[in-house]
Amino acid sequence: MYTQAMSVGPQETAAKVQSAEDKQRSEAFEARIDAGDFIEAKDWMPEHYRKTLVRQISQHAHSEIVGMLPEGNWITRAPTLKRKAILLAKVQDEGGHGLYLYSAAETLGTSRDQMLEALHSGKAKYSSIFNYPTLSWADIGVIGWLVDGAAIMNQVPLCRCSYAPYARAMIRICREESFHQRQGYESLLVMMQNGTAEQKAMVQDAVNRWWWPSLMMFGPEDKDSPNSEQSMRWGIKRISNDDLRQKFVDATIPQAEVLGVTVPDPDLKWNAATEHYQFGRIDWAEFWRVVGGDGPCNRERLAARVKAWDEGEWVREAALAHASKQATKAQAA
Ligand code: FAQ
Repeated sequence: MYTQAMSVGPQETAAKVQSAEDKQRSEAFEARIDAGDFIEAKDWMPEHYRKTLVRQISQHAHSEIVGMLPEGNWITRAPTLKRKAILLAKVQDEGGHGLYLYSAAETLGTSRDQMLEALHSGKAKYSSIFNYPTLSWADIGVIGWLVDGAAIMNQVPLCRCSYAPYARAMIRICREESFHQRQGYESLLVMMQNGTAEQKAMVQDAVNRWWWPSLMMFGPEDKDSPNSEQSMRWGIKRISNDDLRQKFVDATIPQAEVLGVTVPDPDLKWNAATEHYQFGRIDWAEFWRVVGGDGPCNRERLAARVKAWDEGEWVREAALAHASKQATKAQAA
C-alpha cells in the first residue's frame, strides 16, 4: 500500500522530468543573463521573461503609433515648406518605429492582430505623454526637444537590452530619435533667437505645459514601480526610472538656459553636493489618471486609432489578396 501511494504514474513522471529540465534550463538562462549574453528569439526563456518583454515592447510599439497623432495634427499647418518636410519625415519615422517594434514583439510568439486588439479595446497601455493636446506650433518643437529627448534617454540603454531582437530595433530607433530631438530644439532656437515677443511667449507656454508630462514618461518612482526590479535583474531595463529621470533633468536644464526658457518648477535648484538638479514633486495623481484612461486626449487618441484601423480594412484585404496572387504565380512558375 505504501509503495502504491508513493509510486508515480507515467504522467507524473513526465511532469517531474519536465520540471527538473525546466529548473536546469532556468538556471542556464539566469547564468547567461548574469554573463551579459543576449537572448535570441529561438532560445529557451522563462515564461515571465517572455511576457514582460511582450508587455513592454508592445506598449512601446503602441506609443510610437499613437505618438504620430499629436504631431500629425500639425503637418498641414507647419509654417514653412522646410518645417512641413521635416515634420512629415519625423511622423513617418515614428510609424516605422512602431513597425520594427511590433516585429520584435512578434518574435516572442504574439501576433500583431492580438497586440492591436489589445490597444483598440483599451486593454493595452501606451505612453501617457501622447494624451496631451498640441495647442500651438511651438508644441511641435517642444515635443521634439523634450518628448524625443526623454525617449532617447530612456531608449539608449534599451540598445543593450538582454533580448537581442528588441536591442537591435532600438539601435536604429535611437539614431532616428536623435535627429528628432535636434530638429525640435533647432526650431525652438530659431523662434527664441529671431522670433517676435509673441512667438517667444508661445515657446515658453509650450514648455510650461509639456515639462511635467515629460518627466512622467519615465514611469512611477522606483519605489512604486512593480516591474522594475525583475526587469533590471533580467537586463531588460538597464537603468531605473528615477535614475533616467534625473539624467534627463540634468541634461535638459542647461539646454533650457541656452534656449532662454524656464521650466515651471519653483523648487528646481542645483545641488552642488550631489552634482544634480533637485526638482519638485511630480503630480502622481495626474500621472495615474492619464495612465488609467482619463487624460485630456485619451478618448480622442483611441478613437482616432480605431477609426484608422476600421477604415484601413479594405487596404489590408487588398494587400493580402495581392500577396496571395503573387505567391500563387511564383509557385506556378
Ligand atoms: N505611460 O513598473 P513600471 C516614444 C505603466 S517614447 C503609460 O515602472 P516598466 C517616442 C507601466 O507600463 C514613449 N504607462 O513599468 C516618440 C506599468 O503598467 P503595466 C514610449 C506607464 O515597464 C516620441 C505601470 O505603469 N517609450 O514613443 C508609463 O518597468 C515622439 C508600472 O510601471 C517606451 O515605451 C507611462 N509613461 O517601466 C514617439 C520605452 N510609465 O504594464 C512619437 C520602453 C509606466 O504593468 C513622438 N518602455 N507605465 O500594466 C520602458 O522603458 C518601460 O516600459 C517604462 C515603464 C519605463 C515606460
